[in-house]
Amino acid sequence: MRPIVWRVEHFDEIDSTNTYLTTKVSEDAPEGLVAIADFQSSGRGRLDRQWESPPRASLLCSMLLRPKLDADRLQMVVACVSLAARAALVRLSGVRPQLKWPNDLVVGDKKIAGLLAEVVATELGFAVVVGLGVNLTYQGPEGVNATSVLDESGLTIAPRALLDLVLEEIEPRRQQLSSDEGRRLLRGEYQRALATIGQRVRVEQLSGSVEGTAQGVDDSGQLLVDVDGETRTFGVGDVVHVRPTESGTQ
Ligand code: BT5
Repeated sequence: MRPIVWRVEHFDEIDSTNTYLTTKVSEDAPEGLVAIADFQSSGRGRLDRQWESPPRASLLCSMLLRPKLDADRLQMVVACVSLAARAALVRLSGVRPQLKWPNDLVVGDKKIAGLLAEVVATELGFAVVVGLGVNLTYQGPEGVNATSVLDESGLTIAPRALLDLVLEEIEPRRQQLSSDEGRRLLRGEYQRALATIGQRVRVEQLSGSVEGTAQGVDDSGQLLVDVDGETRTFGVGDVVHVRPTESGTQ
């Protein structure tokens, strides 16, 4: 597979870099288009939640990918970008976050970054817009258990420097997505980085909640949970929240 050619567009201010790239998909924008903003006036989280940051206090970016994957494997694209963000943070700041399935980077139990993946079906296959927000000097909104790279390392990192490293770290993982052996390796890296594995979790679905112990992820990045001795699989689309149970260890 050819390496991706990244093309980065910078905005001083935008509503949401994810919204921007989602619109670009319908204009047939190529894979590798990236948007980065100093400030988002309507930054978005999952399920209509908000993503907040004052100007230039976070990395706020989105990238357009067109993976040749079945739709049910798209969580592995999120895994690629999450692992790339983690690796870039380690290289630049020494901060080593863990991943919280499905879309958070955490230090201990504090959120340092979040991802928002949105899938657009096109005639050419699926396009995925993956948004990434990393708190660089901003500690997150009032009342939210969050942290920043500055808090964790004492370092002030430039958003663009972090973005460049994230993009560099995505490429080898993107290559892995295209072979069985590569996907096996990627799944291994994903499982090792996931703080969720081994925890008692409560999975909240629209239909109600179930408790069990997170065991791992399958090839598609879905969460495997032991519920009373039976392994059950949960996809991102079905899950409202996965949180440690009160009796579980963090
Ligand atoms: C996420 O959603 O964590 C996905 C965040 C994705 C943000 C990026 S920024 C660039 C791109 N463009 C966008 O518009 N979005 C993406 P979720 O798991 O739903 O978490 C949202 C919740 O996190 C909110 O309801 C708040 O409680 C909390 N939150 C908001 N801002 C935060 C921050 N800066 N740090 C930590 N937590 C935050």
